Amino acid sequence: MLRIAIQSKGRLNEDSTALLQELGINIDDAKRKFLSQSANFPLEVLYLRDDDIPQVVAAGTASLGIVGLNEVEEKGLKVRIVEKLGFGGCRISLAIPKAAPYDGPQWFEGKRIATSYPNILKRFLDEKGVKASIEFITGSVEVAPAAGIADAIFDIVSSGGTLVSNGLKEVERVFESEAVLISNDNLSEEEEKLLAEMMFRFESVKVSRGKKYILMNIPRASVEEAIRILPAMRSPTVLPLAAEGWCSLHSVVNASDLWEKIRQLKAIGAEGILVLGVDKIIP
Ligand code: PRT
Ligand code: ZN
Repeated sequence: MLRIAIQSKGRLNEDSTALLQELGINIDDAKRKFLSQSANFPLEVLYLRDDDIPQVVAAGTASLGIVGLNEVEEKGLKVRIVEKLGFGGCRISLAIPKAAPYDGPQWFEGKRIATSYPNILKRFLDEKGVKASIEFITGSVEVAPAAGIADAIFDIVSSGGTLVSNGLKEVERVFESEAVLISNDNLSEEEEKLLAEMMFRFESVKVSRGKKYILMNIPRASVEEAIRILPAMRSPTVLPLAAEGWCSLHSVVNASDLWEKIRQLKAIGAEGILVLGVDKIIP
């Protein structure tokens, strides 16, 4: 049995739950407790505050966890980073009052910086040889300069909207983060096997993300050209049609290229184009 710690509420909760679902691991969310068990995979889900996840995984209370890389880095505990998960993207940046002229990290010399990430900040300041006073606060770090508690902040930025609405500007992007799957350093053989099964499924989820299945009728004479337009995993599938001189062509394309590919295919005579979502691709 594996136990995974995920955020109970907050920004990572929904994507973490959705990821388990995509891996075919059903958790009955309606009956959600502190600890829920999957009905179809030997996995228990432990719902926690994100701050507690690295510690719980390092201690082995949970074998796995889904948490922001920022929390893992800040806590500095011994856990294995198994995989970057592609959601919860953000950065931790230094920001100063909008009107202040900025000329590089020396600006922070002798200043007070409010943050919930003192360790990551200290490492950055040491690297730059800057001595500043780190004011540790949790929550609403962005109001610290206006409140006179600090001269600058070191906080999570995503769109940048919070900084702007607090009269601040981002001057140093220090740490890039996203949600990661972490594991205890010392999994049992059985746990390693279950994790490998989860990662096998995750690979297929990753490969199929943003992919579309496309099928169409196309004149036989245009098949070569269509294959050039549609490089599939190995090569597109071409099936003869009952109608003389026509084929059915099936392939997988990136959703981002879809309309351009359709334009090119129509130009060489494709008809009856059907586009379907891709659920899973097993390479
Ligand atoms: O209750 P719990 O302790 O579990 O949650 P929390 O309040 O500590 O964390 P939560 O849910 O806010 O964030 C969880 C994780 O999401 C973080 O550790 C990051 O890894 C990731 N993440 C991604 C973010 C953001 N984007 C984000 N924008 N975490 C916080 N923010 C906040 C930021 O603190 C700032 O106040 O959003 C504001 C900035 O957003 P923009 O878009 O205005 O720049
Ligand atoms: Zn938190």
